[in-house]
Amino acid sequence: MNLPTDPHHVPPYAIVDTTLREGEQFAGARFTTNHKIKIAQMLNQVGVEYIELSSPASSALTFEDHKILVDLGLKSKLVPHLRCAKSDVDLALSTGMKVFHLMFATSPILQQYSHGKTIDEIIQRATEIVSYLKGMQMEVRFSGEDAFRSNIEDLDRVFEAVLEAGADRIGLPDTVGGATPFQVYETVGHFHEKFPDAEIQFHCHNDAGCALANSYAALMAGATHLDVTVLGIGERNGITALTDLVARLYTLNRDAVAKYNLKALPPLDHYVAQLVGVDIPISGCVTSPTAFHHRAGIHTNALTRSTSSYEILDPSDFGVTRKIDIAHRLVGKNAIRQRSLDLGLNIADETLAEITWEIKTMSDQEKLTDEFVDGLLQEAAATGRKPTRQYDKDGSTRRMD
Ligand code: HCA
Ligand code: CU
Repeated sequence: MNLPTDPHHVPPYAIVDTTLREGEQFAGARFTTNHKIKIAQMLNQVGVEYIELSSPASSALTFEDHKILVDLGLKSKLVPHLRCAKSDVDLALSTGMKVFHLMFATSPILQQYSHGKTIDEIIQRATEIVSYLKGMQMEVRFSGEDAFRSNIEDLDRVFEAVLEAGADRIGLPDTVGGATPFQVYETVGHFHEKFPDAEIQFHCHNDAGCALANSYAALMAGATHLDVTVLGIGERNGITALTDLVARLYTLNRDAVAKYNLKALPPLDHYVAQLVGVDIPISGCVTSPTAFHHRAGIHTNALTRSTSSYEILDPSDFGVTRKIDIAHRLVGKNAIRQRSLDLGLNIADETLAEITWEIKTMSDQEKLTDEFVDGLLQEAAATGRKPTRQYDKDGSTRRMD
């Protein structure tokens, strides 16, 4: 396995957002027609290339909603997620969509417990539908559900057959989230080498916490299409999150995400979080409530000189702001000085050192608030407060007397 040597090289790729399909399978989700319209419009504003939708055969309303979504005329391509069944495909065709995602489970465990079909039967059904759609010049992807627990020889045969039938793209989902980044790199690399002209779509569940790392590994191994959902919502604990993937690629090469409207991501994350009734997790990139909070004196001191010292993402590129936490015992004098300047106050350095020390001491006793610290600073400025003792000058971490 030859690993990529230049981390700043990000190959061309497209994002397939499946919030309106995989995300509909999330425990808290129930999207109304208006929710779907708004989510699709917001995804379109971000600029994702594809928006995947639940099968129109899922429910009568789903079918009606598809027609409404098609009529929006979005730039993002709408794609239904379909079983290899002619009736489902015909229903999807009648909505006016031009891209089709087909899937069939190829792993022995799902063959046994899900559909009971042999690999030959899968090949026969899949190629029939692929040829049918390609006969109408549609864009078609076929994915082998549970690819990472499938036999590679079976996948070789299935993909060879669907590509022969004209499929544009093959799909490799890590359905149960068990794959590791190295395994993904090797498996995607295998198919990229075997079918160099085929597009490869990758979809990864997060059961073992590797979804984002696996999506990155897939991209570097030759995947051309990466599945995500807003906040990563999906079956169980979900899949790779849209904002996380963008943040991952942004830090490697900002040009790699220049095609997206980064400032459109936070409103989308917040909208979907509220719709499905979850808080954005603290581990979420960019939109986590603490993603740009800085605390320790050593950090905040360096940040006043260069924001890049402790920030790999520039919050302003995403339309969000940083916060310097000051009401705690780890605070440094530079952060307190910066806060007093932000408040338009002029306080002598020695006084700031004493206030810093007081905040540390009080914070040992109780939880302080920003308002309390602001009050101390305002009072010091108003009274022209002078320090009563001496403190070390660089962060007042120690009392000198
Ligand atoms: C599902 C399974 C799926 C499909 C992904 C794909 C998965 O239909 O719920 O179409 O490539 O994780 O395997 O989401
Ligand atoms: Cu999935």
